[in-house]
Amino acid sequence: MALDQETLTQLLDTVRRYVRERLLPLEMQIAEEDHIPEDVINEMKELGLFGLSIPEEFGGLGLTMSEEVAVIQEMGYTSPAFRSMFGTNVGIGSQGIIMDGTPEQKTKYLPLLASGELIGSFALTEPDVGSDAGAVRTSAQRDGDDYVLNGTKRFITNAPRAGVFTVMARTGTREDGGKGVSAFLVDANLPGIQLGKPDKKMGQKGAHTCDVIFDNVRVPKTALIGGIEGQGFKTAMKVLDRGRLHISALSVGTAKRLIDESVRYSTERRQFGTAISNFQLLQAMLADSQTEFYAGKCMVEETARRYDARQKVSRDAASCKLFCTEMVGRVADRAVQIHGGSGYISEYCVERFYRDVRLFRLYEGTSQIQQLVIAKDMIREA
Ligand code: COS
Repeated sequence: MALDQETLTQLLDTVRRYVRERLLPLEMQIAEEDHIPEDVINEMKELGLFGLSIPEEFGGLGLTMSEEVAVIQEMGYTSPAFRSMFGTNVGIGSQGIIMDGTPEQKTKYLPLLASGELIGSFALTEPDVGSDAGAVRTSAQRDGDDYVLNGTKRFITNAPRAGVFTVMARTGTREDGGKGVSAFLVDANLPGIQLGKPDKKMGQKGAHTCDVIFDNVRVPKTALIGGIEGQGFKTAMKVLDRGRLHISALSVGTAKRLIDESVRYSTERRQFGTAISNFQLLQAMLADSQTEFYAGKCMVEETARRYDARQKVSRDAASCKLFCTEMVGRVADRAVQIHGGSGYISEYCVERFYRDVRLFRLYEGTSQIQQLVIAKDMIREA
């Protein structure tokens, strides 16, 4: 349900202040220690961030997509690890249940996900299955009233803290492709689940991913999302449509931070007897970044509005993801350039963001997958 304007303004003000006054000063520490302190996680729980998108009846804030992208733009202003901590509960780790879960599944998991008591992870990618999401090999074999899961999932965000995984596993044959994939809610403490070592990543320190190995993991048939086999691929695609919009909003928020850092540095840094912001070649970089940021912001807000109006937005969400994640890559590159040699030094945050934003073009579908989604939809329509 949409918030009234005053409540929304209050929420956005609170998040903005929290991000800028509490989280920004912690960025360097998080990057060095690769760890978000528990008190920060508890504060984020109290702010309701874990339940942004979860309906109010299950204890969440029940934000619309337009409201969610507004909050996530604010969160994008700081290190992505903070957003990542609650991001799976808001998006890919809860949306399968919200969209396609049975009433019992919703009642069992959503309140715990909304409060942050339980962390939800989304387990689609595998060692040999990335972009071709319909080809998952992890198997779920029916055995009486249970399913038995076997396989390995890779790069699973928040897996080390997860309490429940949304696992895409094959109930049909390989030839069935996406139609043979089903989605399961798998409690992380079940026997047979093993976590791999935390992945050593290029950036996004403080956000953790690892392999999740399922070795004869027995789940009851009530773990099947919606109770229907063969729907998992479509569930994943719907979850990702929404997730792509969320990541686009995050990219827009980070672009804003990089632009602000660029303006600040260029007005303070002096060369040839004047602030470097007085040079037109530098102004061109600022203007290009600002223009692209603004284009991305408009795309995200318009697509979120159409999502809330229940229009089909797969193509536009993919366009947002393609444009905004590539855009923030260019903005980060210019930010480093504007900072000159200092931009290559980790004391300046642009160096860190340059590495952090690289992931945005990869996860929840690479830029090339977004191009495929857009073009396929155009051709289908024609
Ligand atoms: N919403 C609802 N249904 C969708 C959908 C969507 N966004 N996208 C596809 N579907 C449905 C199609 O309608 C089709 O249904 P029917 O068989 O009933 O006609 C079915 O799913 C198969 O669709 P399609 O033929 O387009 O699937 P493809 O196997 O060709 O692959 C891509 C589609 C490549 C787009 C998909 O595999 C994908 O998004 N891959 C990237 C995965 C990803 O993002 N991974 C990142 C890691 S997860 S964090």
